[in-house]
Amino acid sequence: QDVRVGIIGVGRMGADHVERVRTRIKGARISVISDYVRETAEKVSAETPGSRVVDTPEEVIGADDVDAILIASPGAFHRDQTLAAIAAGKPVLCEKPLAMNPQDAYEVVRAEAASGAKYVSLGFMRRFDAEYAELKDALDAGELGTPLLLNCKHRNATVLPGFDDTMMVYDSAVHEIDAISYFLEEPVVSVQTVVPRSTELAPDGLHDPLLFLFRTESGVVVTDELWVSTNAGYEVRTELVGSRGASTIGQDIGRVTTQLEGGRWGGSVPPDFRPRFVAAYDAEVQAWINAVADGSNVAARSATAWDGYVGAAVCEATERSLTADGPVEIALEARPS
Ligand code: ISE
Repeated sequence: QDVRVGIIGVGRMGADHVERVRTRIKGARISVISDYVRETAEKVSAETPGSRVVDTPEEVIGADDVDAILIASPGAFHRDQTLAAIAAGKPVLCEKPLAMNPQDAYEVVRAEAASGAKYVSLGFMRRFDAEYAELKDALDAGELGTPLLLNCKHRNATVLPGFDDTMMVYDSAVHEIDAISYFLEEPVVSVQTVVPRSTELAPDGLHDPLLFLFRTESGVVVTDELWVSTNAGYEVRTELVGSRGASTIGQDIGRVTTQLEGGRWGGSVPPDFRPRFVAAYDAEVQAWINAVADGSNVAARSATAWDGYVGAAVCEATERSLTADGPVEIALEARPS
């Protein structure tokens, strides 16, 4: 029998997930939909046979015809909705971030630990990107030696007006912060922000680009260049420099190159993260459904509530580093067993 998924929030990301479950995911169907804007939910439901619309997230979570919850509402609601799913004993895939501050995220970690079961998967889709997996496997197999540096570049074509330095941290850099957990599996102990000259294409109030420097417990340095008003396209590049070799991923997405008029030569970049990471999102959601179906609830590669807490703690320190003089130190709470 199919896993019946209830979804909270069907804006850009949520609608994308509904389409994915309807057309490409095996062993699941969307049964219940809610959105802050009821008409949006109704529009998506009309295109989703077998689904019905309810008014509130609580109704989605409590519904008898919902086995698992997908949260794609705005980040500020994620903590409460995830806690409610744990309380209802239902597995949940929550889009990032888990919470807007480390205290709230830690509360989710503790609630899940107290429940005695695993319920929470966190939507860091890059963990399911094929090149990410290849780099991770090479690192784990020792092919690159001891990790020394992780150099990340994260570029968006544009961001909405109102996107500010804080959002650059919580919305965008949070992905590289999770990449540190995924690749290096050790805590970040400090973060420093370097502010270059800004592009005139940046929205008011945003410093763009920004450079974040993280240091891990063992001394690996992570450089993270965020530039979100390139006016060009979406790019995520990652280079791991190890003692026995360096490896770069995300370089030639699509690998199509074209000769152009005027003697120019080149390729193209996707417009945003949905086409760039479609295969990763598909793999993430399929792995989640498989885990729900076999009762393990959280896929092996998935980010967990703990990863969400670490992300929130590092984001909070990174936000403070925007205005601090030197590196800002990070201390984590104990990980419940
Ligand atoms: C957005 O929320 C995402 O999650 C994208 O992956 C990221 O590249 C973008 O900067 C964020 O705004």
